[in-house]
Amino acid sequence: MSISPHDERFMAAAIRLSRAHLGRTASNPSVGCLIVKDGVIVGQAVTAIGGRPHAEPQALAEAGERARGATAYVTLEPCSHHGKTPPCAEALIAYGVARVVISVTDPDPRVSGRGISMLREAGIEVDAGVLEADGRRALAGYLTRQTKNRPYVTLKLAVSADGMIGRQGEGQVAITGPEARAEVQALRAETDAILVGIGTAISDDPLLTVRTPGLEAYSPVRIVLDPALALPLTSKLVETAREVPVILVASEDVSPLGSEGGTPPTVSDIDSRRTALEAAGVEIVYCNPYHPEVLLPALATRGISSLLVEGGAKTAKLFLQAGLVDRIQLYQAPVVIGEGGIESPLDATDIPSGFAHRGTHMFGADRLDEYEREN
Ligand code: AOF
Ligand code: ZN
Repeated sequence: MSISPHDERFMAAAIRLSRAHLGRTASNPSVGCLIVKDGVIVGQAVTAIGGRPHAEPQALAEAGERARGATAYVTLEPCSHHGKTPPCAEALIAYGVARVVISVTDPDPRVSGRGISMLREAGIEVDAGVLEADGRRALAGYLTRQTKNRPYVTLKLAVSADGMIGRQGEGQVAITGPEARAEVQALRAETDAILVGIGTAISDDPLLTVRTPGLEAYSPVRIVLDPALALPLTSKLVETAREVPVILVASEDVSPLGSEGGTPPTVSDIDSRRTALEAAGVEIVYCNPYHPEVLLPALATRGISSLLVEGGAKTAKLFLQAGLVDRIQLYQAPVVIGEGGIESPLDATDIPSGFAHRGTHMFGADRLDEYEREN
């Protein structure tokens, strides 16, 4: 059988469903599965929160007997390995599914093609690659960690009409309106970790959590590039470190603070700050904060598949210059900052080469343009 428009419609629905648990399945991908019998959905599921059970056994259980002779639509190749749960390919076979339509094949070396061959060997018809570009987008975090050993990186910038991202020495300045801010909260909820530089952490004193009612439990891990452990103990990040994890990325040699702050701290200053931060529940990771190419694999090893870089200008530049941004979300607001503005490292006219424009959305008076790295 060849791919029909029905197949694409059901796969689009499976991909939409898979997005429901993005950022909530730990290091497992959030997969969507529909069981369709005679054109009717008889079972549907997404990988459970925490990562298990996988999508297929849940959808099959809902379909029950109706799964016999049905078509299963799965956003990722069904697993073939005995991991923490039995192979999903075996479950599809056991329930008597006649056809399996897959969007993306699984790069996990334990699966990688074996899921498809198990199904075919059992006489099941398999079609793979359906709506693959959309499927890959929904699985971007998982695929990037599996194939590049680093998280998928989104850079989010909110820029004023005069090209500024804030005002010097003023802390948080409202640039976008409430609709755009709600959208950013949703983005945080589907992302594993969020990262800012120490400059932003000090001047804005941000919380970086998800406050949308119902999604509070899905705040990302908060990471600050803080070479010299300068994050104040009285900051909101430190004060909430027991509720939502905070990781400080400090230089391996914890270099003294620059000369601007007066006398550089002594080793014992640093030691006492380290002790106090750790006592407040902050985790300190020693890794060169200026080399994202070293930091990102370290984050991937901890199971972090997606990272949102939220500022400031220096941190954005650091990731852009390292070529380690996969997606740019550029919000442009009608607000004018004027005198003392901090210039945006990027605007719609100088998006680096290699990025394709993926779409424009309006949130109130603010315009979001999304760019995605091509490959
Ligand atoms: C599926 N359906 O819904 C998901 C899959 O640690 P385990 O045993 O849970 O296995 C993790 C691997 O399972 C993961 O790397 C990926 O290959 C697959 N995830 N597979 O059939 C699902 N979430
Ligand atoms: Zn599975």
